[in-house]
Amino acid sequence: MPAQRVLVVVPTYDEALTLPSTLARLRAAVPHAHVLVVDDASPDGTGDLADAAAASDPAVHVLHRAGKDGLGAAYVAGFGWALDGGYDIVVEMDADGSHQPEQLPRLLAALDDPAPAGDRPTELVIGSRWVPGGRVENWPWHRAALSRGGNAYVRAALGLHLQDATAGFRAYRAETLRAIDLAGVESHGYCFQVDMAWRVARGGGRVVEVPITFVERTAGRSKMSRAIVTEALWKVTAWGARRRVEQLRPRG
Ligand SMILES: Nc1nc2c(ncn2[C@@H]2O[C@H](COP(=O)(O)OP(=O)(O)O)[C@@H](O)[C@H]2O)c(=O)[nH]1
Ligand SMILES: [Mg+2]
Repeated sequence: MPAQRVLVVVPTYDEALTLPSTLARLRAAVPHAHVLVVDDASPDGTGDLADAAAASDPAVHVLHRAGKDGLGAAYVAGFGWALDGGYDIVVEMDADGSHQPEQLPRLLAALDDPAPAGDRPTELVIGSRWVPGGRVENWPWHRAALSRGGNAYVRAALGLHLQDATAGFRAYRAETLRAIDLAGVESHGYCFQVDMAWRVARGGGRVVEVPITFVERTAGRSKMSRAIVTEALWKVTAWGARRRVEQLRPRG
């Protein structure tokens, strides 16, 4: 089998303090993977740092966008770039050091693990904080409670059997992304991750969680806001209600 071409998409907004070390660790940990930084015109010059990295390393690429437009839109643009470029596997990873590049080989290996007899091959691997062996470093209890509670709500509303559907360290097969109407994905923050996992699962794709250690950032600032949590809550509730109505409708 020819080597699989891997693209790691790293969205950035004001990550000048963390992007250089994330890129260096990634290039060392998974040398065959290419990287695409998707920067939304960060005022702190992150885009210039990304350009400098790209100028000295042909495996690093940069997609500049006009202004801050949310994590979901940045990923949709990055996925389009990956599909146009003919990559086989597309990875999502944060720039802030929370997702450890050294754990990416385990995600990639899980994508190629043989599925149980009769199952389709794995289409999405999620680096999960909430499966046995997964952990979070440097989170206060209320942040962990929000994540666990949010995920319990997602399971109940959508019937999605995942412990960490909001996680943003993941590996997709390109053909899975190609089958999704990416232009129709309008979710922004945590909701984007749930939206994508649910689309893969509804399409019959196998989704696997592997444990990771998530390390909360020690530099820079989180861009997640109350509005982003509220978006996830309302959309998941609306999707769940629609799912129940569809379940009640007689099939004919
Ligand atoms: N391009 C782009 N990246 C974003 C945007 N919002 C967040 N990010 C990036 O998405 C990743 C995760 O965001 P972060 O603020 O760390 O979220 P948290 O880990 O949930 O607190 C980081 O690499 C951010 O720089 C955005 O609007 N545009
Ligand atoms: Mg973060």
